[in-house]
Amino acid sequence: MLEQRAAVVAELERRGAQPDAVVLGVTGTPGSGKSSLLARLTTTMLEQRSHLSIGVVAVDPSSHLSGGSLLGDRTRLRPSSGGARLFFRSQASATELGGLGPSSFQVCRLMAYLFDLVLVETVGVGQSEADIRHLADQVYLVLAPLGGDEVQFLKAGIIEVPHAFVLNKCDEPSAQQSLHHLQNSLWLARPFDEEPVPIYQTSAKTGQGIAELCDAMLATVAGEHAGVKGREPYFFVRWVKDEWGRVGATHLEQALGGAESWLASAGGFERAQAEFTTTLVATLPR
Ligand SMILES: Nc1nc2c(ncn2[C@@H]2O[C@H](COP(=O)(O)OP(=O)(O)OP(=O)(O)O)[C@@H](O)[C@H]2O)c(=O)[nH]1
Ligand SMILES: [Mg+2]
Repeated sequence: MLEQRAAVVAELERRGAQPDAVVLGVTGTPGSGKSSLLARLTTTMLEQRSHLSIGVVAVDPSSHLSGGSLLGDRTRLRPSSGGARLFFRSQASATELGGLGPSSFQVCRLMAYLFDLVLVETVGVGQSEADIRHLADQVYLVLAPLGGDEVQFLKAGIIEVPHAFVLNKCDEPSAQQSLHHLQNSLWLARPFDEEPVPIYQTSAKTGQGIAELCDAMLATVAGEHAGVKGREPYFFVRWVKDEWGRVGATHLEQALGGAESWLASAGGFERAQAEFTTTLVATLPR
């Protein structure tokens, strides 16, 4: 697995590709309309920009029940057009709540070499929203009217994570009331925002507000962004902790000088992983 990934990355780099896509997280409660929105948004963006390419990863909490992401075509997102400029992949989540699995970063990272924009759909209230901020340049939180989501998010501290809110299903009669709830919750929960956090009102059903949200997303593609390389140290530390626990984390910090410097000296994520294992095993008592 590691060798295969290393070979793919090496070949991509040999061809001059760089992992510099913008990664946008689209998250929110089940059924709020994330997939429907993504279908609309990707179609509109591809129409507007004839050279844009988009990769979509849906981290699906239900996938593991049905063998999910192994069946690559299992998807509820069915964009109508796109051809080679649009790639969709559904991935089983590591947890039932839709948390990002260890491989989510790797899937995103490979996609970042191949596309201009990578969109990650995650479900759930809690860990996945908190996680996604480590993976994405920007996080959009999708809410449906009167789902009571605002209060839930407020309680879970999630309301502090997103860069923007999307109040979807604004074709429904209760949408206006929800907007007020959300604005009030934000006012309470994020008093220190320098600028008011954007709230997009959309309907994936009628198309209302899609153009505005598209423009905002496309502006991030053109703008400055950290890129996937900058996220490698965080995910390297996570990998070390998952595989080796505290012993590994200590070894990384004390013997190898921390993730950032180790990644740089090893020359790439895969080599850093392989050599980490070798150096750690060498320190273990026989
Ligand atoms: N009225 C209305 N219904 C919508 C809208 N967007 C999505 N829906 C409906 O809401 C339901 C859920 O939509 P999805 O796009 O599957 O929602 P999701 O957030 O991706 O759902 P999960 O992936 O299961 O969490 C579907 O029946 C959609 O047809 C909208 O803007 N207005
Ligand atoms: Mg969905």
